[in-house]
Amino acid sequence: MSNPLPTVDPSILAHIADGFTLEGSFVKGSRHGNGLINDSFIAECQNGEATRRYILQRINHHVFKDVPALMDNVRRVTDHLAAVTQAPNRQPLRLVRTHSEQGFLLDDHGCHWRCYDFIEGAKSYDVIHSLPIARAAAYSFGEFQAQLVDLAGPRLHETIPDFHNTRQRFANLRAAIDADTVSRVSTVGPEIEFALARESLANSLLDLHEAGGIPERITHNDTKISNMLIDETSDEGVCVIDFDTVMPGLGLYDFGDLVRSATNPCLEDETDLSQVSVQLPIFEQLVAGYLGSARSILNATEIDQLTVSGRLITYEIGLRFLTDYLAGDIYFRTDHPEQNLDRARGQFTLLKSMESAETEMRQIVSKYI
Ligand code: ADP
Ligand code: GN1
Ligand code: MG
Repeated sequence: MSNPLPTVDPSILAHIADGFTLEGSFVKGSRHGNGLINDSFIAECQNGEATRRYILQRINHHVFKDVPALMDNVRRVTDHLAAVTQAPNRQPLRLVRTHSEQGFLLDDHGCHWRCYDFIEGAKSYDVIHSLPIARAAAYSFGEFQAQLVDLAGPRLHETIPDFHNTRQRFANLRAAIDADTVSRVSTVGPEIEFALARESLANSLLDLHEAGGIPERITHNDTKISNMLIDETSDEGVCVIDFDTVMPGLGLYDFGDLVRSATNPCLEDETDLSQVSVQLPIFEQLVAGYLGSARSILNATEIDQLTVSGRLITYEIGLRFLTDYLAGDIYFRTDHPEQNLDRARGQFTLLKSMESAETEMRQIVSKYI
């Protein structure tokens, strides 16, 4: 449910692959990854003895309503990262052009496809338990922000307006409660009560930004741990992926989403909530890793708010899952009926544990200041 685009028949992948400047001839394609928005496939090509792999992605244009603008951002950001990345163990994401040198093509249904080099020897994690991986991922996301500080040219397009406007996300929940389109409100009283009781958290970073305490930056905005490819042998961060939401934002959104996704020892839709709680040793590595690469670009207020950012983004994504559940599962990909509710409960449980651990989290941050 929830992706209203036509189902992809894998037999069209050869035709899609044909539109891009790939090395070798297309051999086979298969679905890949666990993203909740786009459809990703591996395309395998044979070039003499060598096999080359690529990622083909169909972009969800119901979520990203201006794909040319989005791809303009992606092109500028990938080109910039390719120019400034020096460390030999990093492989910046490379956008493969079409034969007419475009960043995407349209299929027969009017859907947009793009292609990236497949990064070999690395993998993404939905859940992490490893301290070195936590540190490496946080270092790489911080490095990503630092590398984009001097991106030339006009302000990036906002590919989803108000994406991290948590005040707006809160208002969207209220609207979904009032509309109650699929009559689910009466079944989720405790979750709604939990969400509504925390309205003030929704304002925390926005208030500081509006008062001039936190600057706008170019940020990734979707830094869940699975959007980082980790080297399979060295556990280093190799490549930041999923650039659809790279746009103006607050640096703390990125740190917060990393805290949300990496400190949770469970999958987002875990139903045994007794297993869900913030893992403080992982949090410590995130702080150390992120400050290791981003400290020089951050101001004192941003560093002071590192703890708050984890709570804010966990709250925000919980609001979004609950809103989508009340709206009838129209946004996030789901594969079973209560999945968005399970996800919302997971986020709220994680948030509650962060609230209980606030003092310890602050102490950890203060060790690195
Ligand atoms: P979505 O927006 O649907 O989350 P992503 O761009 O995050 O899409 O890709 C989905 C998954 O595909 C990732 O979690 C990762 O496992 C894999 N992936 C994406 N791009 C690459 C790449 N260039 N090389 C290798 N794997 C990739
Ligand atoms: C989506 O695209 P993906 O799966 O990496 C969502 C994020 C959420 C995340 C929750 C464009 O990320 O905002 O935090 O799901 N992306 C968009 O898992 O809405
Ligand atoms: Mg992703």
